[in-house]
Amino acid sequence: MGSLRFLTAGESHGQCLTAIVEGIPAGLKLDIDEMNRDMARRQQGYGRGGRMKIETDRVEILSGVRFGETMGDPITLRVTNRDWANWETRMSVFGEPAAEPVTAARPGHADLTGIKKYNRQDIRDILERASARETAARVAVGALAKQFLRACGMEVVSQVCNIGGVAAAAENIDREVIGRGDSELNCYDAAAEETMKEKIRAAKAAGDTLGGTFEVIVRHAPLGLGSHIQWDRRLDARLAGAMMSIQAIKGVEIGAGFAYAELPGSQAHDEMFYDGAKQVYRKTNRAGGLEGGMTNGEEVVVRAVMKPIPTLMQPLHSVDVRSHEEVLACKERSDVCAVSAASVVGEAMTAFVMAEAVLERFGSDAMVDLLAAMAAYKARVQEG
Ligand code: EPS
Repeated sequence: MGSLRFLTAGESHGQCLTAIVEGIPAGLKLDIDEMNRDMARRQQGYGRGGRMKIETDRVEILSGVRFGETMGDPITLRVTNRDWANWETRMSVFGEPAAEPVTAARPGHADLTGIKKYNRQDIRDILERASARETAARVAVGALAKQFLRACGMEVVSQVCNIGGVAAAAENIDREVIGRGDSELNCYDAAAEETMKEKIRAAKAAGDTLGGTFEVIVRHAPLGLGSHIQWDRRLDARLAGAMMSIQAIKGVEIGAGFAYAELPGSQAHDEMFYDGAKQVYRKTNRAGGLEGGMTNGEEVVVRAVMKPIPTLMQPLHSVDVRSHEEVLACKERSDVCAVSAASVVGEAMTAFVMAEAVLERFGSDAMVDLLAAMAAYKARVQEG
């Protein structure tokens, strides 16, 4: 069991989403407005559907915090679903079904396997929890983890790199601005962002959807988080697992990632140099800040790919699970593209894993002890 853990609960059109987070030390001051800024960032993004006009996600803290400071207790977070008001009868906890069941499974969704595995007749029993609405709870948890990391001197930001084949060009992006600018798609190449929007408009007009890639960056992580000594302590593995747990994510890479396949060893690594003031330093960061399953003091860079959303307004060929007739898949109201939202969720999951690694290394009861242990460790490794 890790020193930090969380569970979420809640259906997409149920009353609310909740999360319980255990392991945040006592004495962390929280800024609820900042947590809510992340909630709003997750909702924005060109290509989101009608649901985002209904919701205005806000985090409520129901336990574990007193006068703005954590006490070391489990923290309960709640995000209310405003749409619940429109679904009360269809999603009622007791009573009888008030609508026809959903029976036309969507290829690419949890629908078909879910109803078979859980022995349900209505696909809604599966899609409500499989829905990426659950990521609102994860972003609330991540916002907490980010505030913890900030107190430890760290920062987690993200950028969208590619939508539907339109790529942001690294040479057009000032990496210092990532996470500080104001971009609808969380993309810092303005020209590429415009083309991405055009592509999303065209996909919408065609009843289609788009995926893409995004990158999460952790700044100022101390070296030595994670460990080479056991498979489940390797931080790159834990980051990849957390990222893959996000709905619709189908691939993760760290640093140069899949580009390593094309590089000889002479161009694949980050050579070391020495300068009295900076100690050992690198001129490149192909490793994405991780070597041997440990942070190496450079920026941590994790990239992920999101598949196009499987709910299409021009539905795919499918089968009705009740009649076994060949039909078109069901059309639930949905997003055309949610890659920018996924980038905010990626920040949250990355922040959670990084916070867990910090707590494992430096202790988890009181912030004051943790920060002292961290300062002593940093002083020692600086001297080395
Ligand atoms: C989703 C379907 C849509 C999205 C939803 C994810 O919801 P609805 O069916 O209510 O229109 O908007 O995303 C969110 C609600 C959210 O908060 O991100 C799905 O099927 O995964």
